[in-house]
Amino acid sequence: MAKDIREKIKKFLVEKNIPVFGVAPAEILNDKAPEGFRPKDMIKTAKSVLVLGKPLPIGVFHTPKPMKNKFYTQAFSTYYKSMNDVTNSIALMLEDEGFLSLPVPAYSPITFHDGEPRGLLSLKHAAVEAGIGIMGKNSLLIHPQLGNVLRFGGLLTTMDWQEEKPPIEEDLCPADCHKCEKVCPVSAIDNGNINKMKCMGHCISHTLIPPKMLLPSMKWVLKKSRMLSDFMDMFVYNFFESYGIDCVACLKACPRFPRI
Ligand code: B12
Ligand code: SF4
Ligand code: SF4
Repeated sequence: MAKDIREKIKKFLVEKNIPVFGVAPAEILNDKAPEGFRPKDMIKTAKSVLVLGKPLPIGVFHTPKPMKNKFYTQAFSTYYKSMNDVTNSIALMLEDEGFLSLPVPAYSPITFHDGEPRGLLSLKHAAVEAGIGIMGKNSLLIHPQLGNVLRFGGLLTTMDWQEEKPPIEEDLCPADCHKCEKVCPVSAIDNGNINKMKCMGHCISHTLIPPKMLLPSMKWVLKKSRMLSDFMDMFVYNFFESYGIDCVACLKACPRFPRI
């Protein structure tokens, strides 16, 4: 029975043109993720985290800056919606077999913790644990063949899904490479740590994004006040469902950015 549903889901992914799939044991994420962001905080008995990925067409990264919002933003927004649609459908397929399942939104809602934005469950960490790739110093996932242009969707399930993880033999982010750190216009990257407010202030283009110079003090105030963070969660949820992107420098500078 479990084998049948696994095959049915994999076939469904092929039909939906989703080429990347992996499964992380919920137990590992329960151990490593911060409290509130672990699978067991969402479904107590979750056993597996299914992760789906699809690369963006490279052309959307090459448009001149004034066109970035129009092409790149539309491409990834469409992906997030279709990922959510696919993970909802997979959850229904698993629930038909008696496994409680929870789709994880591909992006929004974002919540604020310690003054910084976070998703409900970190899909890039889940993808690493699923064996899909490694985390580069720019904190983005690098896939051995498809590079750093994947976008992810995911879901939790109570089904114990054992999936093989192909070994990653190549050093995808060498210790002596610092291209992404050097290229970031706001120096937001420091050896795998991202100053998220700095990045957000620079890369997100939205009429309501506060001026860059206010962001460090905003981080400080948000860190101090749960009430303000709750307000920000709601504000971002209500007004930032869609937005433009002005910066993809740390992706494009990486040797793992696919060249055509
Ligand atoms: C919030 C968010 C942002 C924020 C913060 C980015 C960040 N680096 O975390 C901002 C707005 C700045 C942002 C920017 C971008 N984002 Co963004 N973002 C998200 C979102 C919604 C949540 C990520 C999150 O929770 N981060 C906060 C925590 C997890 O990050 P952290 O500091 O690295 O985590 C620490 C701890 O919290 C802890 N931890 C937390 N959870 C876990 C779990 C495990 C297992 C472990 C071990 C540890 C751990 O470990 C870390 C060390 O202490 C995800 C979608 C999702 N739900 O995953 C997309 C996502 C990460 N973004 C994505 C992308 C593409 C971008 C941009 C490239 C957009 C652009 N400019 O075009 C930039 C890249 C900037 C960069 N270099 O990181 C993709 C990444 C795809 C990939 N290949 O990796 C995602 C996965 C969206 C998607 N559905 O595909 N993003
Ligand atoms: S997206 Fe731009 S601002 Fe954000 S970390 Fe990458 S290079 Fe820096
Ligand atoms: S640019 Fe270099 S250091 Fe940064 S993620 Fe890519 S390989 Fe790693």
